[in-house]
Amino acid sequence: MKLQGLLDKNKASVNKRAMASSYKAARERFAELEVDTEAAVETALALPVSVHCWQADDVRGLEVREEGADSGGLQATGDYLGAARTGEEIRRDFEQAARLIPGALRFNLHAMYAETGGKPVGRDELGAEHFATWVDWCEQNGWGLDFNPTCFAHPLAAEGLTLTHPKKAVRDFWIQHCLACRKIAQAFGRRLGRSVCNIWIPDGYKDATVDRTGPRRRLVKSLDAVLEKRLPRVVDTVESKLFGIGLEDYTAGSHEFYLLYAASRGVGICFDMGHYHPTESVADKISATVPFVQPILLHISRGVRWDSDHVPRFSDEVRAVCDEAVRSGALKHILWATDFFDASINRVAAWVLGVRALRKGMLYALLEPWKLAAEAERTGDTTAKLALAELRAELPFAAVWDYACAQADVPGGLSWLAEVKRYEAEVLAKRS
Ligand code: RNT
Ligand code: ZN
Repeated sequence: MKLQGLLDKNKASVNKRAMASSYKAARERFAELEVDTEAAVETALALPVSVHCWQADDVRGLEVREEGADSGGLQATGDYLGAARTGEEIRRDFEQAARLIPGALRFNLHAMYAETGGKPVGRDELGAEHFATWVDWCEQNGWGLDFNPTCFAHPLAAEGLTLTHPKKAVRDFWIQHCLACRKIAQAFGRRLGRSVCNIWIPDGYKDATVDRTGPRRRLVKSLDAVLEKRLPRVVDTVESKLFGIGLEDYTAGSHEFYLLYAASRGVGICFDMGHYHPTESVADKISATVPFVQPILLHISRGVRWDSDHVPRFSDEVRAVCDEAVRSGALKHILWATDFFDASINRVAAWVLGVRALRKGMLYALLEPWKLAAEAERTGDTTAKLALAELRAELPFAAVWDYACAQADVPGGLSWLAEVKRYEAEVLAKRS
């Protein structure tokens, strides 16, 4: 069968009766292992995922931008048709993606997505009024709204240094920007509940770094100036990185730096899955961190060689993070967010694939008969523990996933792809 034929057929006939009977059988199978599929589906769909806006336009932003702005160690590669060019296009694209993603959503903006009516506004002068359309839109859709200072793609970040810059005037500019962003997040929080304000900076050096200490000392001071005053309704987090493109030798905001900063200052930490050594497990960081630092913001992403931002898949890493979130009992301390950008595929599909993969991971974790495995571990039955781990691959996960999609009123199987292709032909292909 040709792909197009499959898509047409799939779209026409999501076989409801077959799905209901597979789900019934699956529910019984899981119940034998003391897993309640109804509760798992309900919880998996209720965990909000804060979806990043920057997949829509390859991290370009909406500013009237001066020349000479640095990319901040980020690089989107590919030239697939249909990148969004305006706030309105980003909103339409995300509405389309959201129709195909099961479960609760939030939206996550960067400061460079301010809408200033064509008039340049300094990043240190941004206010909630420049995001009014975004907030109204989120409110209408029932989504929370999170925020990020944009400490890159700007002439004052052109040397790859922002909050750590040796020049006080440059540091002060970025401090003012971050303070402005926290106030904007507070305005979002007042309207929509609460808002996460996550600080990431690219600061580092490409090669032969001599002074590793000075930038970190300055970063402590700058962050203290930014975070000195707690703002009600704002959840502050800081995000580390191993290295950025063009900044391979040294990153001031390393993992140790931010983890200890967060612990000593009582702010939250962000773990981005693409920001560690390839064999380092983000899943393992959850239980090690939660006694000391809360909340943990997770940027779900997929590192592939030098790129930290491939579209997440239902991979071992995503499953491990979700398993840990559930088994550790730390779900209430975890904030779920996505962070990836691929310009080589349909960008709406990128969102749908990445967020659905995470949602699958959540459901898969909630369906694990982990209490039986934990009992085996406690009693020293290492053989049974391994057997139970292996059993997961034999359980009818797909039937429960299809059921969850139906509960959330979004297409299961591949039929979301038919929707994305229709949107591509009708909307995206017409953008130049
Ligand atoms: C960069 C960080 C950061 C960015 C966004 C655009 O490596 O992950 O979260 O991706 O702020
Ligand atoms: Zn990130």
